[in-house]
Amino acid sequence: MHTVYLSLGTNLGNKEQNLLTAIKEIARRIGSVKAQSAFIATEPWGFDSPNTFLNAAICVETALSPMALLRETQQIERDMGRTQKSTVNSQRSTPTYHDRIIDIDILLYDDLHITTPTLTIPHPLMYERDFVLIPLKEILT
Ligand code: PH2
Ligand code: MG
Ligand code: MG
Repeated sequence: MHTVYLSLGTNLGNKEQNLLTAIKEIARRIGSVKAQSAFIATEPWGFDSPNTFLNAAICVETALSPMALLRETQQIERDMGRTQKSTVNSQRSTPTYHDRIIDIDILLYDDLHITTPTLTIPHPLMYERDFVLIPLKEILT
């Protein structure tokens, strides 16, 4: 079994319900949810939007490999109706973010460090983001 920390974020629709639905789907498809932070309201970081966020972090025990975990989190995002993904401007390598029903990001996977074209663990921007660090700190053991 592997211990993973996930960051959840939403800034469209019924945000509290979106987080609850995502957590329920994660428990069903990924593994047992060991800890769940409070839901915190945050201002959009890295882009302009009138829609504020609700963010949370959870700890999950899973048998899935990192790539299988990524596939499942992305499938849950699609099943919940997410359409646009963040895109990276290759000239400046700065991401462009969009409003979203749900975003599920992999922060930590055991003590693994990997860099692949589609997945980097630990999440490369997590240490710059209070909306990630505050909920994560609450549940880190
Ligand atoms: N996610 C982003 C970019 N900016 N800002 C907040 N407050 N919360 C997020 O979850 C978030 C963000 C990229 O996924
Ligand atoms: Mg994200
Ligand atoms: Mg994401």
